[in-house]
Amino acid sequence: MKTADSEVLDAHFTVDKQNVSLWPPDPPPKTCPSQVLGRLLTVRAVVIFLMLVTITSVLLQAILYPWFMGTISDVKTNAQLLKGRVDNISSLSSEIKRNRGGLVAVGIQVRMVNASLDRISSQIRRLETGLKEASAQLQVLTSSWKAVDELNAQIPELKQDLDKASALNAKVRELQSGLESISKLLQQQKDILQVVSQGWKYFGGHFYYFSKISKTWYSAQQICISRDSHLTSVTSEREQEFLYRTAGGLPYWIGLTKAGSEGDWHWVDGTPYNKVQSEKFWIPGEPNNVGNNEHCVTLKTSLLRSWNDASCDNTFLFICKRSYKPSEP
Ligand code: 2F8
Ligand code: CA
Repeated sequence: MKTADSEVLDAHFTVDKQNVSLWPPDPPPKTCPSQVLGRLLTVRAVVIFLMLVTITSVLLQAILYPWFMGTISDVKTNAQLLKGRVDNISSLSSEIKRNRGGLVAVGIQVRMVNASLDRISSQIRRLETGLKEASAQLQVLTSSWKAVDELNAQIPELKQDLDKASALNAKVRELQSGLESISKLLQQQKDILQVVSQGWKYFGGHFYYFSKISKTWYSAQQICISRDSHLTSVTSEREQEFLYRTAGGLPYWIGLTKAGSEGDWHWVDGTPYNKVQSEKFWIPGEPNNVGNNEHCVTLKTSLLRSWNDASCDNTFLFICKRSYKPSEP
């Protein structure tokens, strides 16, 4: 309290000095008792005010000092914490710097991964599109499946129908083959009838023409050639029977001759002459080569043994023979 009082007095003294030095000296006041009392009251008020200020200051120091100190302590603590964090950040920064190269590589890899992801995304979109199309097709297939089921249910019946159709088809083919055979036969009949209508007779795959006029053997052969044939050969008993029965006992030249050869019988149409097989067709005692001039042969009688050798210059009826050749279909 003494210190505070002395500080207040020194301050008052200093003020008085200043007042003296700043302004010209006032004339000496005329003091009266009331003025003295007023001044004393003023001084007292000032002293009280200064005391209040001092007390307030002390009180504030007593209260605020610990608070300031606590605050300063907290600030210090916080500063230390901040320093620790700054150190951490600094070490992290160093770490980050050290890892910057790695980060660049990681960045490149990330970009590559991103590019891959873009491609994958594009592929996924394409797959989605494909999936949608597949889904649409699946719907179509699903809707078709019912029809397939219905058709499946009809399969046994269809199989039976198919078996019947196959059997019918086989019969149709058989009939068709028969019809073709019949058609072929009819065509053959037509061809044969066409030739028969011209005066030929048909037997065993050959046509035979029994002439109405008599000719020498050579002239008769020429006429046969002009009709695409030759004087007939005889190669079987059945043919021989056909010929002598049709001849009806009249003599007809046939195509057997020795002319133009060295005394060997031969067929003028080129058929090989079988001497042994032909023995049964000669009239007994024939060929006798009367006058050593009988080099051609006739059917003379209506018998199996009906052949006679005669002079080729004689004139007789004659028999031409030609093969039946089926016309082209
Ligand atoms: O004209 C020739 C002819 O004459 C006779 O028949 C009528 C001969 N027959 C006999 O001698 C039995 C034929 O051989 C002969 O070709
Ligand atoms: Ca004779």
